[in-house]
Amino acid sequence: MSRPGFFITFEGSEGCGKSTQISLLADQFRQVGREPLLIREPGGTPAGESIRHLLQHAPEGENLVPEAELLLFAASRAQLVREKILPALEAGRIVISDRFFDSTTVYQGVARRIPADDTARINAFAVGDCLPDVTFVLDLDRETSLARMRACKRELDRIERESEEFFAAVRVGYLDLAKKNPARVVLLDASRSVETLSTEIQSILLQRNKTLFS
Ligand code: Z5A
Repeated sequence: MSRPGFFITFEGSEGCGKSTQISLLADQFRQVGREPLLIREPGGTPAGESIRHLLQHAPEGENLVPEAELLLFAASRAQLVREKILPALEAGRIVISDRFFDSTTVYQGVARRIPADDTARINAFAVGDCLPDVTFVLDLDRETSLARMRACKRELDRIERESEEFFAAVRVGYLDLAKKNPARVVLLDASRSVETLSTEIQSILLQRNKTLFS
């Protein structure tokens, strides 16, 4: 589907460096006079931020079953797509999202073991034809990821308190996602320096769309 804007998503395990790279990329766009729309999932709309609170921090979210969890992520996304992402893309803007439907495929599908067909069907219902033009998966080993999160010293949320087995499945899920979607998904070794990664991301984007930084 052709539309005037460009949609970029970042994925990966917690602490892999998505927010850092998104902030640098946004600055690179601003330098050429383009103000990107920055969003995060879950959240990004008033309804979505309430859902985020329920999913991550509220005591009422502690005993969510995997199916309810999946539907809440999808509800937040459905609202975000229609309220924010599509209008921005239609207006020709660049949209950069910290996580999108691939997180559901990996966290709820692979790590929580919800059947892939169900996850795919609900993802498709939530986003319609609003698919990312490119997705960067920042791949990082668990030890480095934990070290980075410890350095941030913030309280862990409900999902971050999951088992080591869960996070091993998340990493495998992302590697598999990249293998299955080579045209859209770019796998990057996130153990490298912030600057190296940022330069590589900009250069990949330029290769895909020469007009993005002009
Ligand atoms: N989730 C889900 O299950 N299903 C879904 O459909 C969706 C989400 C959409 C959202 O978490 C949770 O929801 C997430 C998946 C689940 N849970 N888990 N676990 P979130 O939004 O609260 O946070 P996050 O996305 O997991 O990660 P984060 O904490 O925002 O981290 P990050 O953005 O990837 O990393 P960062 O903040 O850029 O960097 C972390 C630290 O590392 C920071 O101190 C940086 O300065 C440092 N850093 C960054 N890059 C580097 C490099 N290259 N070298 C060294 N140090 C670095």
